[in-house]
Amino acid sequence: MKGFVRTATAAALASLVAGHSIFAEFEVNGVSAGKENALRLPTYDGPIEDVTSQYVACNGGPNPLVKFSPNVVDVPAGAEITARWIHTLDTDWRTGLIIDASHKGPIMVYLSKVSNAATAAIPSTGWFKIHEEGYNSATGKWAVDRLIADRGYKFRIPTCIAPGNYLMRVEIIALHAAGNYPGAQLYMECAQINITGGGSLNPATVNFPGAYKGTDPGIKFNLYTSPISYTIPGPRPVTCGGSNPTTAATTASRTTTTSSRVTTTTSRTGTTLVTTTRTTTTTTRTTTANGAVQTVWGQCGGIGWTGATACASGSNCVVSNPYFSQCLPA
Ligand SMILES: *[C@@H]1O[C@H](CO)[C@@H](O)[C@H](O)[C@H]1NC(C)=O
Ligand SMILES: [Cu+2]
Repeated sequence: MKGFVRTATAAALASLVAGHSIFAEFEVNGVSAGKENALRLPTYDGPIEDVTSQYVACNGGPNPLVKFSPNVVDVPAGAEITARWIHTLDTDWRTGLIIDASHKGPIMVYLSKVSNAATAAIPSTGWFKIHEEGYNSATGKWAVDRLIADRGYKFRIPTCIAPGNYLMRVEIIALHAAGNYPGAQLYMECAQINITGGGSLNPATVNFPGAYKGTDPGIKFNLYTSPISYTIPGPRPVTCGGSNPTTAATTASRTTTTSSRVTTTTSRTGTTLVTTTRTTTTTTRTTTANGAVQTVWGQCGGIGWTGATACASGSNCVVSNPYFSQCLPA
């Protein structure tokens, strides 16, 4: 077992440099905000490994942030975001390397409110998580596996987020060398967005650095074990609960019953008696309290969740953690 672990880690180390990645473009409801636009972008695609570093918020330090964008992109609350990672700033996400397949791990999204996303100093405070996906034991896929397969990663801005400017921190934690700390590779960039519409959520917040510790089971983690049981680091994502208009539960219960009907027709043809019996069977359909159907990517379960638990056709409700289940495409 020990030998296996060492061999697997060595294989992963060989693909270290080849496999790095940068979150370099995003789409809002399917419309690109522009390649390398409205982002705090590093020139180098390396990770942050020191979770106590100031650069764990929005990168920098060993990966200098020299690509500066003066733009802020409007994002309606409830919008679907597609995050595009590319291996280097020259890579085309449609055809090129996204991230090396060895770099398995979770994907998380955090927001921190700022007065002007284009000019704000990178904040260490005020961060709250809006999305997370780790390992799905039913499919054997990590969030990064889905990112690679789809050449992009989709998530939703919760509808209850208060309007205003935010830095949106989108993060991969690659776990291929995370057996010791430091070792986990954190890949994050921050997008400059202006949330419009929305609600008045006033969430609890964490700090970067501060939210992660080197001893967290989601930071110091041996990827080469079986079965895999992974705890995503940081706080659980905020939820809009019953106030989320797209997932409001219907409280009425509806039962449709069609009673059974037997029709017997007797006719006489000459000397033969013909009896035809047609039976209409009973159909009972009960729509329960959570009869609402959640859209793809929306929340469909978790501790405290009172919204829809059924998923739109073509998607299944998948447990992300005890507090969050999500409708993922089948
Ligand atoms: C954010 O959006 C609101 C609502 O559309 C708009 O009034 C405001 O000017 C925008 N702010 C920035 C900094 O883009
Ligand atoms: Cu790498």
